[in-house]
Amino acid sequence: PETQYLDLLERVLHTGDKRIDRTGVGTFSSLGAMMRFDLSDGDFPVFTTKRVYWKLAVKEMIWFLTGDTNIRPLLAEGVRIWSDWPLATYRRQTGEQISQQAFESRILNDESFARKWGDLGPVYGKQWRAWVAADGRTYDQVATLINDLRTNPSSRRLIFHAWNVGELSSMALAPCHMVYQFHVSGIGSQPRLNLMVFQRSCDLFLGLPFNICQQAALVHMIAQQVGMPAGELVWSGGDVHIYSNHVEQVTEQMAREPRPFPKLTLLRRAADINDFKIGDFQVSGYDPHAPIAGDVAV
Ligand code: THF
Repeated sequence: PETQYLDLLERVLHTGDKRIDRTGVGTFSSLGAMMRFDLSDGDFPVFTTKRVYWKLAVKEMIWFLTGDTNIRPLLAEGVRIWSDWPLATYRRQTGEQISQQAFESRILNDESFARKWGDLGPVYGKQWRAWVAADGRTYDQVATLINDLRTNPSSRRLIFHAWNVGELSSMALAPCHMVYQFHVSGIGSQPRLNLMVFQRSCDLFLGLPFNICQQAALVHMIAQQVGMPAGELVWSGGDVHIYSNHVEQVTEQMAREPRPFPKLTLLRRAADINDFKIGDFQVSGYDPHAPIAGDVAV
């Protein structure tokens, strides 16, 4: 449950190394963390000690699954969490001090502007759905995964991966949640679909609540597609950190009492993994504490 998260915040805040990171903001950082979330009976780990905008996180997951790497479809869905990176590039390269709002409007209204300035490079969606290998072929890791889950559920190769070494330098940001390994337990009696994620770098205040709920949503989606109930999400982190400008927020959050997680119902059977829409996700019983705002380090 959520106390794992609050305990991790406390540990990193009190024992993490204070250091300056890539963004220049500064973090408290520790190596290594694991959390486990039960997903059975529709349990949906959306943290309650602050309001988590789960729809934004699930929309981001649906966007990853489309294979798209341009922020335009995200903006069309009202998701603004990726705008900072192309905006910084635009400002740096043109010298124009355009506002985030104006930049986003141009991306939405001008297709050729979006093509030139809205793309993040070969990030998650590209690697998941169209990894280009040394043999020149393109690999759809997600389609392969779903096929393997149906035909060979005891496999130890039920993986998709985003750390494409040769393409890292053309990505707006190197993948954070980089390895997804699935596992089917109870084969022959009560099969359940489990997922373990490895995330090499984790912003514990802003990123993690999004990541946990979108990864749980992914398990529920794939579980539906392969006809098994969802089992467990095992999340593991490498460099887990709290940005120095989130310390007040985290301190406030740690003082709050967690409430039960909500339930997720998928309202419709999607034709395939590419067919999910945000309207298919119904969350009930979500009763969070008040939102806590914080700035994202770019
Ligand atoms: N970079 C950093 N520094 N932190 C991250 O969490 C992060 N990501 C993605 C890529 N780089 C990152 C971007 N994901 C928010 C949430 C997720 C993000 C980026 C930003 C955010 O600001 N969330 C607000 C609400 C935002 C809104 O309403 O638009 C929040 O309160 O949760 C981790 O994958």
